[in-house]
Amino acid sequence: MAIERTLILCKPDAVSRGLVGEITARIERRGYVISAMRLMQLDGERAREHYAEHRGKAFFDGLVGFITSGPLVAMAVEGEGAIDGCRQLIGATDPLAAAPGSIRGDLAQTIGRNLVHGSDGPGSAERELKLFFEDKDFVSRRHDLERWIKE
Ligand code: D4T
Repeated sequence: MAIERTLILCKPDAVSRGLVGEITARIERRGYVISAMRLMQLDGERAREHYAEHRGKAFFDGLVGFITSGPLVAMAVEGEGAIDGCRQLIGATDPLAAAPGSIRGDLAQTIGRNLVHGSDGPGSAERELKLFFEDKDFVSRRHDLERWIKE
């Protein structure tokens, strides 16, 4: 296992419901660290790029409309196995299938308003992080990570 970096989005429903702190706290309590963070509103072009794999699907336009509907919080999150670990914290895409104890299992009701996005693999993490951050946006959290991770 290696230190990984993943993209987490607190989607517009999370921001409008005031759940950014709750979501961030769950990520930090797991021991992952935030190495970049920004509050922003996504434009349609970047949203379509972010969700490129879903282009052509019935829910695509609704998804792009929703993700651009209000401010979101984008975070780069790092830790040992952080990509799968964050997916586990977030829970299944459909909140009805998400385990209690996960973010979606505890806090969301519907697939169209499922609060959080987390990259699903190293390739998508790299691609997606580039849509939200430049190299200069990242701060080293190596020392904080070392306190959590024992060889
Ligand atoms: P994201 O990408 O938001 O982290 O979600 P997941 O990785 O868990 O799930 P996904 O890529 O399959 O879906 C992206 C996004 O589309 C919404 N969605 C999905 C939807 O509204 N209806 C659907 O039928 C599906 C499959 C929810 C998440």
